[in-house]
Amino acid sequence: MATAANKRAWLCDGGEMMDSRSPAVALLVPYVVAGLLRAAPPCAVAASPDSVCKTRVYYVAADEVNWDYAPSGRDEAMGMDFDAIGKGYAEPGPHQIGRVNKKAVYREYTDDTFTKLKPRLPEDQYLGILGPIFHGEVGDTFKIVFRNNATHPFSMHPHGVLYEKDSEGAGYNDNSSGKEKVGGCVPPGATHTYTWQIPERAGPGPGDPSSIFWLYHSHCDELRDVASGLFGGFVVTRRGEAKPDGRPKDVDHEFVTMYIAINENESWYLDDNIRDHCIDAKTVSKTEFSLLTATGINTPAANTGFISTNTKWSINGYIYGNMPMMTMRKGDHVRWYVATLGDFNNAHTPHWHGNTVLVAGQRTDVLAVTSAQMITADMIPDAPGIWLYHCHISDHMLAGMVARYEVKDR
Ligand SMILES: [Cu+2]
Repeated sequence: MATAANKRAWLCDGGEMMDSRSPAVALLVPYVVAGLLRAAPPCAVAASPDSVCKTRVYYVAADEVNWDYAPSGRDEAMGMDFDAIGKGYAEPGPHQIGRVNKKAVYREYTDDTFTKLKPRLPEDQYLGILGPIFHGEVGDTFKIVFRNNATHPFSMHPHGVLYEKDSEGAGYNDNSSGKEKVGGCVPPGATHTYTWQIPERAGPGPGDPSSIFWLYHSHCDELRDVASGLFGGFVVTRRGEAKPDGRPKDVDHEFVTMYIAINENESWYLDDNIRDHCIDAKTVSKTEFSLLTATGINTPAANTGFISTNTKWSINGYIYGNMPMMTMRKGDHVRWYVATLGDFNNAHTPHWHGNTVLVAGQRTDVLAVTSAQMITADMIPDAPGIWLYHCHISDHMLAGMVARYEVKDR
């Protein structure tokens, strides 16, 4: 079996370290050969493989925080106070938790002491509850030093990349044992390093643009961990088409948007949130449910009752237009990465007002995305203004799944 180290060396030097005994390596040969032929400059011709194929190190912790789904306390999409339906999601009540919920989120630190948070740039504040967004190029390796600062076991499970069992971030009946198991559920207070390689098959395919998006999330108890807030993602750029920081050269702005109905009923912190925020916590019934909205309409979402008001129909953890404005300029090459994750509530139809996008060469202004799907959409905005960006499933929109973006005139 090839080790992580020699697999990486093999990818970067074009075959000298290839281990023919490994079935995984054998399966990858056609992809890598195709990639080396097509990509420029390939790792194979680099004088120093390490100068081309980078190991990108990140320090990420699962931290418990009080997350505010609507920090302004009003409906920013409509420019008004919350209506009766919005109040159900955003304001505490006898049997309502409201807009602030204790959660666990991934946060980036500057080094392995985990004492200093890496500040998020003002233009990245819209990322909200998402963990840090990594960037890499085909041939690179992500090394994620993960510290669990929370009170439950958590992990980091990536999509798309190549990993050994100890870096999968999920434990199940797979014949692995001992050290291979330790990344599946990292106990509170413990640290684990995940190594995720980026071979050709983790990069853009023939019909993709220069970069694509992959999710990562906790997969110790997948349902409860995701509902608790532990998800993020990373961008992989085609070899030869990345800037030194791993971002695609041909793009002016990238935006990552997760349309995610976060079901607080499934969170590890539900009881904490009932205790801390419900005005009459002692009489809360966790099964209280009603199909009627506060305005008397019968809908599957946007209705009343404890269960319903605890599902937060968010984009990046923001509801009712509270996401900081995503800003671009007319004529920019804008790349949108759109994804969702979570339970049965998570089938969404993100819709851009004002401008259109290309997805795999096809024109649209609405996507269809279901749990753990990841879509890349390119936009060259030609219409300046502030525009809605919302889920087009009507009751999701009513329940707050709305953001805005701004196209500035040049
Ligand atoms: Cu939706």
